[in-house]
Amino acid sequence: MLIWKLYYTFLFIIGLTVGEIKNKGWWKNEVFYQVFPRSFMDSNGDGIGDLNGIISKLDHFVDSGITAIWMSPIYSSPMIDSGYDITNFRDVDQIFGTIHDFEKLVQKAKKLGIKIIMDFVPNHTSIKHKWFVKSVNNIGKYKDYYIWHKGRENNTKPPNNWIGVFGGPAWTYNKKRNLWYYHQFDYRQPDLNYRNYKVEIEMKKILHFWLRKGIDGFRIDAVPNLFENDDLLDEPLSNLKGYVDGEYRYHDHIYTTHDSRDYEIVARWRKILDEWANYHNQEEKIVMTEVYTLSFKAVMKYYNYGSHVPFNFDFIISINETLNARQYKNVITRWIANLPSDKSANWVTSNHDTGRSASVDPIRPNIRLILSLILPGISCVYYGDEIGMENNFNITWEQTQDPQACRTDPKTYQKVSRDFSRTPFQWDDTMNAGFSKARKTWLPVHKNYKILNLKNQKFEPESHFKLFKTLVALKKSSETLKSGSLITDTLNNDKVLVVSRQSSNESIVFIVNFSDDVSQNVNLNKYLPGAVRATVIISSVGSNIRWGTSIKVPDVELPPSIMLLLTSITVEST
Ligand SMILES: *[C@@H]1O[C@H](CO)[C@@H](O)[C@H](O)[C@H]1NC(C)=O
Ligand SMILES: *[C@@H]1O[C@H](CO)[C@@H](O)[C@H](O)[C@H]1NC(C)=O
Ligand SMILES: *[C@@H]1O[C@H](CO)[C@@H](O)[C@H](O)[C@H]1NC(C)=O
Ligand SMILES: *[C@@H]1O[C@H](CO)[C@@H](O)[C@H](O)[C@H]1NC(C)=O
Ligand SMILES: CC(=O)N[C@H]1CO[C@H](CO)[C@@H](O)[C@@H]1O
Ligand SMILES: CC(=O)N[C@H]1CO[C@H](CO)[C@@H](O)[C@@H]1O
Ligand SMILES: [Ca+2]
Ligand SMILES: [Ca+2]
Repeated sequence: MLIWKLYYTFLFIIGLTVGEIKNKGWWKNEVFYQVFPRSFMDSNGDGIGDLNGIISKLDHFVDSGITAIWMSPIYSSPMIDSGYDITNFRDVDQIFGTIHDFEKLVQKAKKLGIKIIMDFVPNHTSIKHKWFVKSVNNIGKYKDYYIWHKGRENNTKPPNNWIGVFGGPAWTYNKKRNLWYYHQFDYRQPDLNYRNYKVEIEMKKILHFWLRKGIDGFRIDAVPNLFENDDLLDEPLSNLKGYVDGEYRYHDHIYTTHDSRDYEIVARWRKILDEWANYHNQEEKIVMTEVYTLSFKAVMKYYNYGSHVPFNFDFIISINETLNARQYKNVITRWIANLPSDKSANWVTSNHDTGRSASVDPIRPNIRLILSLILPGISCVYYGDEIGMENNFNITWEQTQDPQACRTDPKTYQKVSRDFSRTPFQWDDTMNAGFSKARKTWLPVHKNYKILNLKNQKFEPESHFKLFKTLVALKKSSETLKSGSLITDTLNNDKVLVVSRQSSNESIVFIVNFSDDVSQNVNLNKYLPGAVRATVIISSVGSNIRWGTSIKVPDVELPPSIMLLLTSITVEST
């Protein structure tokens, strides 16, 4: 008896100490859905989305087949920069609810099989964060939590020529300390000083705080901005056309972005997550990194420094309505070509800093969404993409919220504002699109909501939402989409894009007519080898080609502008 008891105790101890990371690689073919909490669902009628709103809409994720969401910041914040200016990394802002609501959200989501990923904003805090207040007052260790420096010309000018991302000097003078502090973004978002190891320890404790709450990983904000050059050297001119002094792109940011230490700290954060999952026998925790750059080398390097998902922003930046089939093909193939061989590709449709995916090419509104769901690897979608929500440019100067726009003027704000892709989710055709019972919402609802809304699209036999749902389900079930080969081609003088996935017994092929006035005859023999008929999985919403029908192949007549996703099962001939 005693022997057995000891034996089980021994096994129990082994189980506790020799942990393991469970379900490794669960994210490799995942669809990640970005929730912008302010605009998702308002539960208490103040016109601003909140955590209880998200809880009330968890069934939408279940219905869509979404099993992982990442949320833009919900931390305490004066909301100068939509919550990217944080006063307390360990609490939820009252506009979103309480930490208790957050716990409820995680618990309910877990039950439904939905993973929750938090936005982690390590580069800076709010000017109102107690660390900064103490830093300004020269109190103890907080003195060096931020980047302070004496100015030039007897302290009357900023220490160097660095420009902030939102425009204007990246330095602001503080009377109390009689020094300048550095801020990569708004002057109300002072940068933390990562050369001070104490700051890194603070951040580790914050990661642990949220891991204890049961979250599944972090999306890390503004990674290339973490470290700056130690000697504060002036940055050279970019010589890019169309930019004037004071604008961010007027300079080449070699001393404020892509410091080698940015990579190393991401690797250390990944290690913290791995150790946690390992120690607690939990599923693998994920790291997603936000890195805007035109250099593939710089982005891909993050794969080797712990990032599971270095966001593929090339897929956003390089795609616009002027592209032809060949340019689309290039955007796809160059990511794949640069991808380290053992890593998962990812495709980002849009986010809160870019225009909405459906507005990029109004004639082919779902093209980027479809591609993200059929290409190998991970799809990252933005709230509203699933119903084809469009940019809302009807936001007045008075209604404008984005700090990047607020610092301009009523004539030019539209050029830089990011508000147009942050408007409330369009649930149905009732007041405020069903988003809120308030008289006024924080940003105006797009006026097309009476027609363009989720409720309508659930009723229509073929809609953006049905298309999304169909493809998410296919992505989860199809071995061909998970591990099949990829061919990307253009046909008919770059008028037609072909993206094809093949496994031993199935072919899936996506074809797009980039001509808006001429039908294209395409031969699909190469992509549907031996097939005489193929099934239409989906076609452009509103086209005359019905979903689920069977069409004759390999010769297909593709009407102008139309997109078609076909599948054929290869039947073994006996
Ligand atoms: C520099 O500034 C200080 C404080 O404002 C002032 O007392 C001093 O005269 C200035 N020196 C020069 C050289 O301008
Ligand atoms: C569209 O994208 C292409 C290729 O990425 C680029 O060369 C072109 O300047 C872009 N056009 C517009 C209007 O942004
Ligand atoms: C813009 O919004 C206002 C209400 O804020 C509305 O009256 C007007 O019709 C809208 N105009 C367009 C072009 O959408
Ligand atoms: C294709 O083959 C795989 C493995 O051989 C099998 O699991 C799958 O069900 C087949 N798919 C179809 C559509 O027949
Ligand atoms: C894409 C993204 O999340 N960008 C954010 C980067 O960080 C700045 C400052 O925190 C935000 O304003 C952006 O929205
Ligand atoms: C000229 C033409 O046929 N245009 C069609 C292009 O495709 C869209 C749908 O994707 C149709 O609405 C247009 O009628
Ligand atoms: Ca609310
Ligand atoms: Ca920084």
